[in-house]
Amino acid sequence: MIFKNVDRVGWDPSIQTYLNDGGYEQLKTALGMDPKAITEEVKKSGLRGRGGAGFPTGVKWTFIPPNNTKPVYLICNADESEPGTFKDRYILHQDPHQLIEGMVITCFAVGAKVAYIYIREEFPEAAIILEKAIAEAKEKNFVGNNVLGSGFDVEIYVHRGAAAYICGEETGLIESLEGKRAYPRIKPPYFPAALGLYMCPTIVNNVESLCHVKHIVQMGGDEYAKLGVARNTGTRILCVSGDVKNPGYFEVEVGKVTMRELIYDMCGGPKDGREIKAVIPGGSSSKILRTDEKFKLKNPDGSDREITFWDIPMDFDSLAACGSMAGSGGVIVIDDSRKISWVLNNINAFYAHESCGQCTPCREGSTWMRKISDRLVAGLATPMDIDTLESVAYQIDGRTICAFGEASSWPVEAIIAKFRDELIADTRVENALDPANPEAAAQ
Ligand code: L3W
Ligand code: SF4
Repeated sequence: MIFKNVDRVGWDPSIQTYLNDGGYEQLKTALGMDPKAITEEVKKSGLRGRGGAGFPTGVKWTFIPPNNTKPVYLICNADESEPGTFKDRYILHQDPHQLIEGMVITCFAVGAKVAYIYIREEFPEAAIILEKAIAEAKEKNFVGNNVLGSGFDVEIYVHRGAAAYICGEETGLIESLEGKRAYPRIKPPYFPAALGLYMCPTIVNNVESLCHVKHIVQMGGDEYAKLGVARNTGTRILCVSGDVKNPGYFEVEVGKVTMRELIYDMCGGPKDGREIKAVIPGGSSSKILRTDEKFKLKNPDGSDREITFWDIPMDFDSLAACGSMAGSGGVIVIDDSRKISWVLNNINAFYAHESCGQCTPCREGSTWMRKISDRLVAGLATPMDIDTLESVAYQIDGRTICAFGEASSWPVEAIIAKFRDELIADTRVENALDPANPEAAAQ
């Protein structure tokens, strides 16, 4: 559905190709509907945000205050930066009009006359493709004044980021769009839907989420909700990277595919002679799962059932029940050739580099965590370092302005809880007494 045109033979991102394929028909349908009815269909569809948190999209739209008199803005979050996630870029590169159609319908539904696509700096080509697509859509009057004679006006602008992960956090993004440093805002109490860009109601949705809107208009919310499983409807793109034979992107019905089917049937299983030992299921921010773990899931009648790692259905609720999250769909596979201390250090290096520095636990803590895991991979850590690392992670968790704090501490907490022995094996007691290692000796 969403990736129908990605890698399609004979397909190009031009508006003519899109129109030849029935493009912008759903916009025409939507413009004939009551805007509130569109939101109702999106609510009925059960669509949950594809950017990481899985928040119900239609419900978010209803958070615009009913007595609002200020302008409403739509922001498409195209700052795809979560390590392991590489889905939105294909939509931007290959099917920009699917996104634009979804955005114009969304603007009409929520009453926004101005929309922004905030795109990460590292997607320069996609920004050019989008600018061209918007110009084409304007020429055909799908964007601009009096869209298709409906009396509805809408403009879409592309805004390029400057290579900072935190601009993908919706309030950091809004600050950046306002021309300021991307310091996330404290929420609650004020979420962007009530007070966002220029303190006006602002809906921030991910690229993939906005594309779904057009299909919901086409199918109707009830029909869309038949895809996937209860509370986890529709399709989503899973991006699989790491130690499998055929990594790549796969559009699946949410919850209809298990970890085994994804990794073995779709990705060809582990590389020859290797065994998969762990999977990070929802981007680097999600908690690692061991392949020998067992979990308890709830049956529809409320009873419990025990499942193995391989039986986990790839949906929001099941992965949350297994102590992790579906996140942005980035599935990172780790086999027995990898040292878990290396995985840990790689993640720590990313978060230490990307912390915006606004709050102390995150700014200092992410750097401390990286310093400790740097020592670990250099063979200079002591067993006590693992305890210190764990303690630092728990002191970040829940004590920061934005979810980045948890995103940096959850992977550390989970890796230590599940691979403590392997980490300890990479440490040395004698490091604490080594005069060439004064930092460890000081401990
Ligand atoms: C109004 C309320 N609005 C919630 C809205 C809120 C936001 C959405 C979800 O983090 C996660 C994070 C990353 N009134 C509301 C309300 N909202 N309650 O609902 O909000 P929230 O706070 O649950 O999540 P968040 O802070 O947006 C997102 C994780 O995603 N992540 C990041 C991925 C990166 C990418 C990417 O590269 N594409 O998305 C990956 O796992 O760690 O946990 O709109 O305003 N009462
Ligand atoms: Fe910045 Fe980290 Fe604080 Fe978020 S948690 S505001 S990224 S310092």
